[in-house]
Amino acid sequence: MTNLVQLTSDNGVAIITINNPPVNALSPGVPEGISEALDQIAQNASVKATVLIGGGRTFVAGADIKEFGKMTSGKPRGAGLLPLLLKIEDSAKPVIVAIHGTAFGGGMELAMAGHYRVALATAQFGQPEVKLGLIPGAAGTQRLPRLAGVAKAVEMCVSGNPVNAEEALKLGIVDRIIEDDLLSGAIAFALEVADKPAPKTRERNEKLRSAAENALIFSAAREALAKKQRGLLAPASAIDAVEAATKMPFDEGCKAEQKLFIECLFSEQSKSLIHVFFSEREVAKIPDIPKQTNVFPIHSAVVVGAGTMGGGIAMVLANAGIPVLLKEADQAALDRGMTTIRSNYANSVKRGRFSQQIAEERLKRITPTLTYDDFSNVDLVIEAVFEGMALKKEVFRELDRVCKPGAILASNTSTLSIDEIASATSRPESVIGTHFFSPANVMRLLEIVRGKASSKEVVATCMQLSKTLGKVGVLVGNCRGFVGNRMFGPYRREAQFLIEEGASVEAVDRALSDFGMAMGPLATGDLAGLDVGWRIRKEYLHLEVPGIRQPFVEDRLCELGRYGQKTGAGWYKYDDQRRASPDPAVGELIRNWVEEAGTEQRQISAAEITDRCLYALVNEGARILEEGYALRASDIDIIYINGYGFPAHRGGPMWYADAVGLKRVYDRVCEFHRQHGEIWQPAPLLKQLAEQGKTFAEFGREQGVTA
Ligand code: 3H9
Repeated sequence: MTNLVQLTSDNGVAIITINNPPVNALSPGVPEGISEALDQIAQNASVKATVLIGGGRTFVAGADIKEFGKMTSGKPRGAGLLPLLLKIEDSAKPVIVAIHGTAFGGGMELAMAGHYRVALATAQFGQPEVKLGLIPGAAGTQRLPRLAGVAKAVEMCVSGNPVNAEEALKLGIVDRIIEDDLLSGAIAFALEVADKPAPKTRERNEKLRSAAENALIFSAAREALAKKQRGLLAPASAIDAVEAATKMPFDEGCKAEQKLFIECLFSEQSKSLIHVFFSEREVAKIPDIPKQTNVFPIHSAVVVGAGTMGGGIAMVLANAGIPVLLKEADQAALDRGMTTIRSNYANSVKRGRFSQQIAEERLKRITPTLTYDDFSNVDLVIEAVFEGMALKKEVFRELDRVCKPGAILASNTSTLSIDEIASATSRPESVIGTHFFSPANVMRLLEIVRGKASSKEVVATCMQLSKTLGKVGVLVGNCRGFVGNRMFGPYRREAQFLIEEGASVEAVDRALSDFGMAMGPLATGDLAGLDVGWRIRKEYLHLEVPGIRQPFVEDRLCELGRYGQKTGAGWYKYDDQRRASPDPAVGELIRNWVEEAGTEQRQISAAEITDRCLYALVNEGARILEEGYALRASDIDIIYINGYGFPAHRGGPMWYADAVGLKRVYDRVCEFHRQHGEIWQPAPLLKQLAEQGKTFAEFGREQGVTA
């Protein structure tokens, strides 16, 4: 037997233990080991029943995703699982699957092939394949509806979201919850059922319901998909596969599932989503900061500034169990901040996100204050005052005076230099940027900005903190706009140029949302407030190179007080529910302004709109990568997916560019350079990789920063 699987016995019960850390993925060797163990058990007349269990922290988190990346065509390696599952189900003696941690993907499929399932109360069950652009590929779509019913199977396979043990018990996925020791409980259960006929999941058809009932479930699921996840292959295939379970005998259903699984496996969408899965884990690995670097405990925090960002950040800390002081300069602003926080919590309770009691506990962790008096004991300060260097420096000077040595002093700036802010203190090693995204309590991205003096411990602590806060922390360097906003500048600049050259507001936004962006660039501006960029542009006016084309329409809109959603008008007009509709007045204004400026007007295709906006993003990303402000191209992808609504199934802007081919991207950038001048100067790294026929991913591997 392989060393990944062990066979032991206890009181006449055979115990098969899977030991493939960290998550017992079904890597090559694991299915073979289970199969060999079953052969040995079959030959042993004294065995009354079998328990299948995972060693270590979890049952089985699924097929080995790394294996998928190695497959380019042909039969997927995981396909060998299907015969194993039949072998388990056909065992003469009952097989009881004992689950702790997660039974996900292939792990869930393995569990469902057993005759019974017992689990710890903390266990989770799911078919998350869809999040990797896949569907269950080892009969999950065929066995799950037989255990949990068709509607639940559709929901779980389409959303990829897990259910907990209590729900799994109600649904019929689990037969018993074990309160104490899982293995002992599973053995006791095995002895109870040893002499009874063992039910085979694949023969349990009673939950498959009538064709008419099922038709309603499938049509509702397809309708929801068309609204929310248009163009995604995996969720649509998951519905088709569960439908096959209701219309075909089990074996035929499995074949239908296989065909759909393989289509998904070799799709660009799946490759992109698997890239996102590994990139999200890689982002935590900082080459010059070893895993064992000292991390400071964060037991208490202060947020300075109770505006939208400060209030949101205070909530994020409180939600994670960290008591937080919320400091403002005057009572009215503090009251406004606390009122917003209270109403945000009340809304969450109303929407059923958490209970009133949880909301109260969280609220209790936030203490409003007007003074710096209680700052001397806190472990972490996050400054979130108005975005202006003079004010930020003043706050940091004060923090330096009142905070204990070793406290982390973080700034939530989105554009200003962390090094300059740090220069206001006597301890620049403790200063770092923590750039949250609005709304801070919702958005997953946290850019952690490393100043030139930020200590490794401070960086490691903030990376760790991002996990505690439920965020994806990405380490970035200290350049203007850091990574996300620095790239967003050229992206939105192109959107505005396109408007000035003749595209309509709606056409620009539609092209990008058809590509998959959560929102078009102009609607995004309206949401964030056009005045924010306007103010920043004025602050940085002295840095603009004369003679370089700048968009002007958005500034003109701001001059008219059209700041976006908050003023009821921006690129669009808004009703009192903040619902957008096209504004003919904007079209009229733009026509007049461009005529006045003498900008030539022309028809612009959707393809040009996406190329201009996305390649502007990629070109700037390449520059950032080359200058070292992002560690890896995949870090940029994670920033864009989690902070800017870039579609995960496209893998992020840099992955997307690799998929298009850097030569093609570079040629197009050169074309734009010829047409539109210096702002389109190709990034040297893009040029180099295009000429070498390489990708950004290969560049990362050569630099030793990507696996
Ligand atoms: C599937 O099963 C298809 C089937 O239908 C069969 C087809 C035939 N494979 O997330 P963490 C690694 S598709 C390989 O940081 P956590 C991960 O990269 C699969 N590696 O821990 C990381 O490595 P490193 C369906 C995996 O405690 C380490 O384990 N299943 C796999 O925060 C720790 O991971 C899924 O989609 C894997 N399956 O979360 C489940 N899973 O340390 C995917 C993890 O080098 N996994 N790794 O960076 C998860 O959702 C989370 O990992 C889990 C643990 C919740 C299990």
